[in-house]
Amino acid sequence: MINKKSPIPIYYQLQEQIKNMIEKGELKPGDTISSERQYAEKFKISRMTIRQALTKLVDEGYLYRVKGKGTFVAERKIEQPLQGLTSFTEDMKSRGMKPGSKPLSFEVIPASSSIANHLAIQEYGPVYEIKRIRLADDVPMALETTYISANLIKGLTEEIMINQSLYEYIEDHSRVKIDQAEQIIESSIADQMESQYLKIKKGLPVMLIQRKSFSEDGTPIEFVKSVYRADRYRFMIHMKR
Ligand code: 16G
Repeated sequence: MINKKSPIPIYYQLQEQIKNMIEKGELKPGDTISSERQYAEKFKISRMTIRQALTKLVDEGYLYRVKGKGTFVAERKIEQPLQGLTSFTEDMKSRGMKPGSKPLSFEVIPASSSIANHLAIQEYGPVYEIKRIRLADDVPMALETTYISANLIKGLTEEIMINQSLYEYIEDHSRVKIDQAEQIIESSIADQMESQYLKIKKGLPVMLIQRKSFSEDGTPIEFVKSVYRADRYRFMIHMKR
């Protein structure tokens, strides 16, 4: 239903209708969206207007286009609660998804002044620098670079970082208790490398998340920089006044 007499722009009416159908489950992931021509004929509106609506929905991650094939309904975004200090493994398992990691690099390096500052250790002190692609049901979701003092958590190996949860390892193999964290989220645009690893188009929006976790006595445990796919993730927090 498009109301041409409404003060609400036509492209916006169409956009909201498609969005509503996706949210209600009337359109499911993988379903084909009518072509611009079909919409234009059905509603007697210009193809430009339809393109505008569909492009907005593609940008917001509701739809995706495949060259030569058409426009389809995208997978629903993963809704990540912001309260609760959980690991990637726990988050995926609680949704019935298979967590995974693909290693990019694992090194022990001397801490730069910035990393030393974040981890409250001496500059040039040994830190693990671990880069992993985090996967959900084998689909890349985030690119994670983790810094941990090698004097604080001993025995970490690349093997562990691929096959195990970091939080599980810390909790089972050290006396360190992960107690609280600070997290900063900001938006960015995927660069060449990020888009390649996350399997998204260069220039698509991503979210940069920086987490610093602490033990009960306030010792920093990890400093993590992550790049999350904005087309697959959204964050939710419950607020009370
Ligand atoms: C999450 C954390 C990250 C932590 C990792 C441990 C965010 C933004 N980051 O990805 O800081 O190192 O979980 O995951 O949530 P793991 O125990 O599955 O290895």
